[in-house]
Amino acid sequence: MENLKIAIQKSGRLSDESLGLLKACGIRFSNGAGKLRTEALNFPLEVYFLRDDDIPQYVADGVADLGMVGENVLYEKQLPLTVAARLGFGRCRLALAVPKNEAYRSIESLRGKRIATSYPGLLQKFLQSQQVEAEIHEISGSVEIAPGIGLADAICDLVSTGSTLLTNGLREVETVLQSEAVLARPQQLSVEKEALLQRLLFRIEAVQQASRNKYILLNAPNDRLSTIIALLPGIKSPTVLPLALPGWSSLHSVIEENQFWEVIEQLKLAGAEGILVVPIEKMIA
Ligand code: PRT
Ligand code: ZN
Repeated sequence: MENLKIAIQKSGRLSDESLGLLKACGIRFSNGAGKLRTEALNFPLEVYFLRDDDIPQYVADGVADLGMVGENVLYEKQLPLTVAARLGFGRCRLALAVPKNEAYRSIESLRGKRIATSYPGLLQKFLQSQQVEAEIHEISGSVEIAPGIGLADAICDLVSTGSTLLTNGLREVETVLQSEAVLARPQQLSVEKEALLQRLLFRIEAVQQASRNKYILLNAPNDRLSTIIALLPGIKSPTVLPLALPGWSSLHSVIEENQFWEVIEQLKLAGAEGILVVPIEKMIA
């Protein structure tokens, strides 16, 4: 059987979570630290470790079938690839920033200015969409120091916490792109590889669902059960088991992480006791 070849970042911000996601999907690897490629032990899959910037081209050329890469890198390359899944890590934004004491009213303030970036393609598109012309100065690293050394009036770079901008006396003024890691694929894959991709996507979805949800167990007097069941969102029919104590039941259900605290407070008010919340390892809807 042919292996599905997947390219991930060799060493950088996406590496641990890329490999971690495959492992959470139940795919095991022999220990191959520092290797260029490794084969999975229990799934027809091969992993290539590459620089993130090279991943889209490898997938477009068919050397790899899939790639885990930031949207910022994927869209900058403008290759005929699509997103098979959003992966939920490596979140950041591509943003425009100016020296903090510079007057900035709107994007118009950048007209005719010199902007340093490693993302000339994305910046050009953004400026065009805003109908602003500016001079794009492409540099490959340390973009944030460009204004300070007189190389540019503004920068367009990735931001996550904003502390790099702060230390360099810069102020974020516009968002060009919101980005996260994605699984990139070509438009066409062989029938066999497409089937393997679908198996992988099924597992990724189960891992992501599980991390968005918690398993909840609680005890409640029988006369409060209908109130409590109504508080549990999205669940048609929780499991209700009788307790040894007459008049009481144990209720089991699934709850979304983002509604968690609000619901717990209401459950307590409605008379729930002994509430246990436990992580779910895999979840298949
Ligand atoms: O060697 P290789 O080419 O593979 O790695 P790399 O150095 O090009 O990339 P790497 O590992 O730095 O980033 C890989 C991907 O992580 C990026 O393409 C983004 O999709 C994603 N990502 C998420 C980030 C950040 N957050 C991030 N904060 N990539 C870079 N940064 C940098 C940013 O460029 C700036 O220098 O961190 C600094 C800003 O961070 P804050 O927290 O100070 O705002
Ligand atoms: Zn890179």
